[in-house]
Amino acid sequence: MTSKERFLASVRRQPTDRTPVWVMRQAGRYLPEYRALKEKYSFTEMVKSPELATEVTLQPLQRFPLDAAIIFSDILIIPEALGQPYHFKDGGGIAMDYLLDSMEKIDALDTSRIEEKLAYLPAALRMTRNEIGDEKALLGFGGSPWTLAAYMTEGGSLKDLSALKSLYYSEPATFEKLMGKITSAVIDLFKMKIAAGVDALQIFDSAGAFCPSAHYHDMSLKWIKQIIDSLPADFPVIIFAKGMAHQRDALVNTGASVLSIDWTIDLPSYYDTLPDHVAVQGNLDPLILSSSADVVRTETTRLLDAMQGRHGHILNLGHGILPSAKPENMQVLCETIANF
Ligand code: 1CP
Repeated sequence: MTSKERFLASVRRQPTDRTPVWVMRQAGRYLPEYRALKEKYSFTEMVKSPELATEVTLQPLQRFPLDAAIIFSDILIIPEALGQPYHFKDGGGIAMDYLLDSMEKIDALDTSRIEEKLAYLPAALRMTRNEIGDEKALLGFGGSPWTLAAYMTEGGSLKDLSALKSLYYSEPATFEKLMGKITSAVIDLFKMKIAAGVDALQIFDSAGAFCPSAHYHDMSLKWIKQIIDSLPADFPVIIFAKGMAHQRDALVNTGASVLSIDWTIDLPSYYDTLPDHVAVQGNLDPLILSSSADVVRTETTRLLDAMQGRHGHILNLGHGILPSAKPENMQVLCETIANF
């Protein structure tokens, strides 16, 4: 099987010759060759240059036998395309250029010409596809409207989402307007990525766990469902709802093909409760990659053992790779899977 066949079979819960693997934030700070590029270019320069974004996307694949590449980009290109730019802070981390804190600013968000404003992205995807050929899966991604709205109203690292939640509770019409605008931009982005040849899309609902369970649907999942409904039927969509796996039925009802699960969940017993068209991804603790080769071997084998006989498992971390991950441990992870 090629990597792409292995990945797509798992998405469809069909048998594979081995468990496919990829990691989120592959192009993280753990690779010296990424840090070297970042000495020369700013984060947003790399995101906006198809050549640099391609180079960064390929870096992990040149080292490790991963089954999928995730395009180097960021969820915050959507706020930027709507008129609220972001920047990489000197000391690290990300901040929006201004705070979305009034009705006027929400009104001013411009949902037109998203394709034109993000034209660098299909260019990067096509360039990456040319390099990897049809052997590997190529993934696109985007933030959930709720998570994007959180960054837009908090301005940077998330604290308590008080502004966004107040909007939801006290000004529902304004909340709906904001979410409708973001949803429409994400749909444009995803359609563009599909046209540029991605094999699957991952939606990051990284801020989902700020939602009370009773409101998770209205705050976040309903908008994710609108996005999935607008895509070609059966196009593979992976949802990463950090800290919200307990909302299993609601997550399944969005129409997602794969649920990406964080490390707090016992993956095999969770898998066993899913309908038979939904696959899982996950869920190693990212921190094991910062420890020793022995720990990586033990933890990876434990997960593979536990999931044995279950088709439809994509091996991944329970969240993005950490800057402290040791590249040699990533190699051990891939070897453990290949030799299992
Ligand atoms: O392999 C790749 O490079 C994939 C591309 C990728 C993805 C999938 C990046 C590049 N970012 C993301 C998603 C993303 N970006 C999410 C959702 C996933 C998650 O929960 O982590 C979020 C919330 C962001 C926003 C963002 N971008 C943050 C978090 C800000 C905060 O404090 O909450 C940060 C630090 C970034 C920068 C960023 N984006 C990507 C990378 C490799 C980096 C680090 C860059 C660096 O330090 O040099």
